Amino acid sequence: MSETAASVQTEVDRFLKELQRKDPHQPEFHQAVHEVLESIMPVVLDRKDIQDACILERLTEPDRVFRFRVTWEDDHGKVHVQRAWRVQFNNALGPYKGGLRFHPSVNLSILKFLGFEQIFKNSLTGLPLGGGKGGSDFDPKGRSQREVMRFCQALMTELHRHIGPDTDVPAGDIGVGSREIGYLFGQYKRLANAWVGVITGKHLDFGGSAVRTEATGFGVVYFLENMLRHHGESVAGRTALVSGSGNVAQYAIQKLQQLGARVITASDGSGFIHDPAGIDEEKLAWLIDLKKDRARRIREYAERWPTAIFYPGLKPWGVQADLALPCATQNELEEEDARKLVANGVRAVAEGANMPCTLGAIRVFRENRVLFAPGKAANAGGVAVSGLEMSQNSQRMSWTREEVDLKLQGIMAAIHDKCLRFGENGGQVDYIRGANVGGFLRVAEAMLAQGLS
Ligand code: NDP
Ligand code: 2IT
Repeated sequence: MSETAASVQTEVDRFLKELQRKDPHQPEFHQAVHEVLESIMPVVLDRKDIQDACILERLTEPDRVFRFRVTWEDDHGKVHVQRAWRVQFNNALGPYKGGLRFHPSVNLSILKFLGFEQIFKNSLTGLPLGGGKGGSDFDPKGRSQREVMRFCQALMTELHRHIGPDTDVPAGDIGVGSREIGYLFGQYKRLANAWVGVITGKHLDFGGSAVRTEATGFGVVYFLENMLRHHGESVAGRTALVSGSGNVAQYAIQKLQQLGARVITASDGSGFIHDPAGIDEEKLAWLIDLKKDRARRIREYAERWPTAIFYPGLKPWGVQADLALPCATQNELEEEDARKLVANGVRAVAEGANMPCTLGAIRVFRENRVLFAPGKAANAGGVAVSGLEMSQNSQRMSWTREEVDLKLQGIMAAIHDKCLRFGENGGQVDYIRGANVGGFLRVAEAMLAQGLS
């Protein structure tokens, strides 16, 4: 190890140790910070102004965190008590912005990792968006419409005091789609007596943006196509593994199809389906309809489409394919999975989910020169179109589908360019470093310019 590399490593270790000392029970948050530190520490060690202003220390301590109780009543009159949080991480670039996640696994560590990632992701979009995240341990699976509505209303009854169109603008994430956004928006509007763009992902009829539903999935594939094109290749004619079967997975599958790839897997928490014939338009439309009910399971796909086989309890990473797009959740692709993908000749991996690949998996991809698109760059299309939804709400205008899709393509291409600018080294592109350094510098400069806070 060179002297510089050694001092970078020492500083990364020292910083992480301190973070772990302060909050010992937040492994996901530490993992996200670790990945970013490895990339940006050489830049920080070169910049006395960044060190003197304690930018790293400030970026890893949220501006504030709200934790609150949500009490709601189910259809049988039984009362339930849930925990909810909103993490307002950093607003140097714009109002806090990031989704709400409803899933039983939600805790402060997961929300801090997501909020931290969001700062850099939002910076990469080039739009005026700060970073935040929120959510609850509420499980929407198997709950009736009315129950989901009552829960959303109860959550917003507390959350509304802390958010606003110029303060903090939530959106969807796991377990929160357009239905939940509608209920959340309706309750905010009632409590604030104001019809404002306080939340994104709204229905098209009341202030939503064209292409927001598709934006994350489409954006991942636009980014992947940019990455492959830069290396003289393309998505067309390739086979692809997708995990998940929710919002991001659905529209990643659709765009892969449209660009001529064959998608052969999809999954959920219960297992995965392998359909060697490919998930075509008709099958995808059927799957999207199935998953409108969050409790329906992916097994039903194999029952409906005889070309497919269902593998209970497994993930799709053992199937041979050229491309892999993890689009379900954090740490769903581990070192062993990465080894299988490499042994099967995978060419590129693009993260649709947030932090789906463990640090060990990333190391395997790096060692084997697999093209790797990190989530904060590849899945930024969702929040980017959320930013465009905020612009349209402020203008009291709505743009056409074509306009928004073109803007989304432009933003994903610009993020790719940024990754090249900060990640190219001797003909190789380190997309992780590119995304982290590119995202970081914009926030750091803004924080320096705005004085201590
Ligand atoms: P959805 O709720 O629409 O879908 C989530 C999918 O992931 C489902 O198939 C779900 O299966 C699966 N999943 C969730 N948690 C787990 C788990 N613990 N283990 C196994 N499978 C799981 O969410 P999205 O598609 O919106 O989100 C997917 C990922 O993309 C998340 O990491 C999210 O943070 C990220 N993301 C989302 C954006 C957006 O705009 N929606 C933007 C950028 C990133 P099951 O039904 O069995 O739970
Ligand atoms: O992880 C993410 O970027 C999201 N869930 C979308 C956030 C947003 O504000 O649209």
